[in-house]
Amino acid sequence: MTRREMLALAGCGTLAWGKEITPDITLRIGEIKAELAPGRFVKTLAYNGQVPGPLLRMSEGKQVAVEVVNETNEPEMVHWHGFHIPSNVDGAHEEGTPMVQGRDRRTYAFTPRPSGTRWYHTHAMAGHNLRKGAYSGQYGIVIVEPRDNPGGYDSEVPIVLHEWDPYFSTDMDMDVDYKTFSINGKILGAGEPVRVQQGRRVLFRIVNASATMQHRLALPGHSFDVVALDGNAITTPRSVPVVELAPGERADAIVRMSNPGVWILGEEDNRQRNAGAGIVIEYANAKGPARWVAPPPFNWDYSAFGGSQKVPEPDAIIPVVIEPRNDGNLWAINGKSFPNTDPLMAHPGARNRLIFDNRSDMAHPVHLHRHTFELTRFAGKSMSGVFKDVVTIPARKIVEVDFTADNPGPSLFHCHHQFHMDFGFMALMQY
Ligand SMILES: [Cu+2]
Repeated sequence: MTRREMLALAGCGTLAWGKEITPDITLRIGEIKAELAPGRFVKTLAYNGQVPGPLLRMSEGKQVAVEVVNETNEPEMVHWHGFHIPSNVDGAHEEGTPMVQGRDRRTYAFTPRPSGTRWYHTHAMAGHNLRKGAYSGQYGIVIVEPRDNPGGYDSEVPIVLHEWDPYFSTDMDMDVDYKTFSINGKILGAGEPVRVQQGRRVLFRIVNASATMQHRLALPGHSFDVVALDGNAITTPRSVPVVELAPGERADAIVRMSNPGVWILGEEDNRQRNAGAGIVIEYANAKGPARWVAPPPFNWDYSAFGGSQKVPEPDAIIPVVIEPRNDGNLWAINGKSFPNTDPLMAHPGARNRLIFDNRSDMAHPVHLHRHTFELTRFAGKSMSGVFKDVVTIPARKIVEVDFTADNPGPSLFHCHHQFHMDFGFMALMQY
C-alpha cells in the first residue's frame, strides 16, 4: 500500500478543491504546558506540542501542502506572514480562507514566495481573552529558501521573542502587559545557550512574535550587521548596536563573533530582560556568568537601511487615516471600525501608494497581507529601498509606502498589535 493510500484510509487525505493532497507538513494545534524554565510551566495553545512551533523550511516556487489539525474546540487559522499567496490559503478568514473548525483538519496548498525570513502564526481574534490569538504560543519561523543563497555566514540561529502571563495593565482594560518573557520559548538562562566560535559569522533570524510589545535587542561587545528587514534584503547593510522590532517585524542580522566570553543577547529594558527576555551566547571554552552591558543610546531609523534614490510616482493614492475611538471600538480607519471599515481600493497592476496618517498618541505597527511594500516617506523624510510588510507608524506622524498590486484577491490590512486589531483597527484591501 502506498503512503497516499494509507493516509486516505486513515482519513488523513483531506479533500481540497476536490483533489486529494498528501501533506508535506502537518501542524497540530493543541493545548500544552510549555516549560519556560525547569519546573516553570505555562498552559498555552501551540503547534506540534512545542513553543515556538517547528522551524519550517520551504523552497521558493515549490508547492507545499500544509495540513492543519485543530485539536481544540474553537475555530483556528494559520496565517503565512509575508507570503504572496492566494487569499483562500493566506490564513485570514476575512480574506476568504476557510477556518479550521474545532476538532477538524484542513489542508492548504500554496507555492511559497518570495524567499526570506517569514513566519506563521494564528490569526484568530482574542478580544478580552488573553489566552487566545497572538497571546498564545501559536507562532513559528518559516524560512523560504531562495533558488540560490548567497550565504555570507557560517551558521544561522533563530531568535523568536514572546511574552507570557498577560494581564490588563490599565483600569479601562485598554492595554496589556506581561509578567514573563522568553526567547525561543525559554526564560533567560533556562534554555541551552547559543554556542558560537570565535571568528565565525552567525546569521540571527530575529522575529518579534509578541502580541502587543515592541522590543529592542542588544548583544554586548558585538554589533548587528542588518542584511534584511521583514526577510527582504536591504540596499544599505548597516552595523547597529540595537535591533528594534515591533510585533510582526523581523530582522536578519549577521554578527561577527569577535569578542570571546559568555554574553546575554537580550532586551534593552531591564525589567523585561530580568523577567526572561534574553538568551545566553557562549563562546567555545568560555566560562563564567553571562554578562550584560547596556548598549549606547541608539535611535532605530528605517531610513538608515535604505537609499535616497527617487522612487517612481505612484499611479494611485490610498489615504489611511488612523484615529482613536471611544464607542466600543478603540480604533478607526478612515472614520470607521472593522467590520464596517470601507475597503481600501487599489488599482490593479499599478504602483499604489498607501498614506498612513496616524492621528493618535500611540505608535502602530501596521501589516498588509499578501504584498510587500517599499517605504517611500517616513515622518517627513523621503526614502527608498526598504521593503517590508509591517511598518511602525509613530504617534502623530505620516508614513508612505508603495506596493505593486499584482496579487489579486482581498488582502487584510491591520494593526499587528492584537488588542488594536481586535477592536476596530482592520480593513480589507481590494483591487
Ligand atoms: Cu495599533
